[in-house]
Amino acid sequence: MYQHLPVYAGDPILSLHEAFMADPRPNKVSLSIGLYFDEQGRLPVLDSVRQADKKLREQERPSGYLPIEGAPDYRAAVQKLVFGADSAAVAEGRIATIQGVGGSGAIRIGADFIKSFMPGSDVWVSDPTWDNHESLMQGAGLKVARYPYYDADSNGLRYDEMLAFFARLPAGSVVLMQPCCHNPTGIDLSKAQWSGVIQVMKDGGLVPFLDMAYQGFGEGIEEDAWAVRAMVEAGLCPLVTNSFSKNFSLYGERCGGLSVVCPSADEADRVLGQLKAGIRRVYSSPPLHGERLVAAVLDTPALHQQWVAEVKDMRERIKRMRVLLAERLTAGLPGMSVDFLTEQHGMFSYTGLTSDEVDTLREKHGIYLVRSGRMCVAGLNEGNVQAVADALIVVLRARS
Ligand code: KET
Repeated sequence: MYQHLPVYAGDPILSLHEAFMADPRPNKVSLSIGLYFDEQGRLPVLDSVRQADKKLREQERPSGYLPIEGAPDYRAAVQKLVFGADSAAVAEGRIATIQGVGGSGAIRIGADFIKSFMPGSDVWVSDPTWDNHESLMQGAGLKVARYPYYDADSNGLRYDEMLAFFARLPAGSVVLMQPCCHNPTGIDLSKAQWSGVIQVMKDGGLVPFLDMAYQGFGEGIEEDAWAVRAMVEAGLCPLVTNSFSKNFSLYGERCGGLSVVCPSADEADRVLGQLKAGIRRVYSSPPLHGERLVAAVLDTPALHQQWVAEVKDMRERIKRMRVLLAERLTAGLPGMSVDFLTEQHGMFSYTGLTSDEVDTLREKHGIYLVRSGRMCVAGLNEGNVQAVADALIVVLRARS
């Protein structure tokens, strides 16, 4: 009956994680999937989340269905976090926000919405981008293509080319960008560069789709949302997805959001209604427990403050690991510039390693990176960084 089905080649990120989990070598190191590990190499349970969880379990609240669009307090908390506590657009009721099943589910609902209500709009993603961006958009029946972003020669941004490219796109084109901690390159735009993008988008009638999966892992929770807020203040109407997988360490709870900024409150009501219709026919309503945890933390001032501090600790540990790895590499490879490691932002670094070199690291040294050369630096710790540096030095020396 299913003989004609092609064999699934596997996902470039999730399959590697499965292989890592099955690898019996005790000294294996996971630098592939975007998971934040603590100094002991464990997925952290944040203290703010632990306290919220304890309180919730004591309350023994029943598990009824949530509304299609998600819990009202959670949706309000998403708006505040993404758009800022003093956002005029939030106060004016111009933003339609739904709870997402993770950031991924939110992107898919956004993609379905574009397919239904923005006929003829193609989606443009950065070259390169998170692999699943393309799949999620294509899964909704949208046409996806890439705009220039990463410059391998300078390990930097092809900013002028990107801007010129945007200027040529037809009005109504959807441009997917990441406001902070670009996955997979770690290369973000400066504020001045974002301002240039905003101007071109306004002039050309482009629609920004901002996917923010790492808020707080770049420069700070408020700082990382700067581009989102600048776009809204400039009068653009972005679709914005966010995820709590990483900054709450709640990967499996599947907590995210989709917010569609609209010109008016009336349009936001219409959009929310159609998002609800879209959700009802896919998964009907979102899951409950993770959403309660996030809302409890964000809405309880003491827990919120504690969470901000915990995100800061994670961010600073990632930065320390970047510095440590750069130091160890420079010691073993004098003359080779690894400045890019400390210049990039967030969990990921694009190392420039070839897929063959990545295969060698995995097969010979038990060190897992994505085959594109993407390294999740949040998997490094004081205990494994020297081993990772040593293996990288061996692989890089073999080049010449
Ligand atoms: N957007 C981006 C840019 C992103 O990197 C991820 C996850 C998501 C959305 C999805 O988040 P979630 O809330 O888990 O649905 N990225 C990591 C995990 C994955 O591939 O699923 C990764 O790149 O390793």
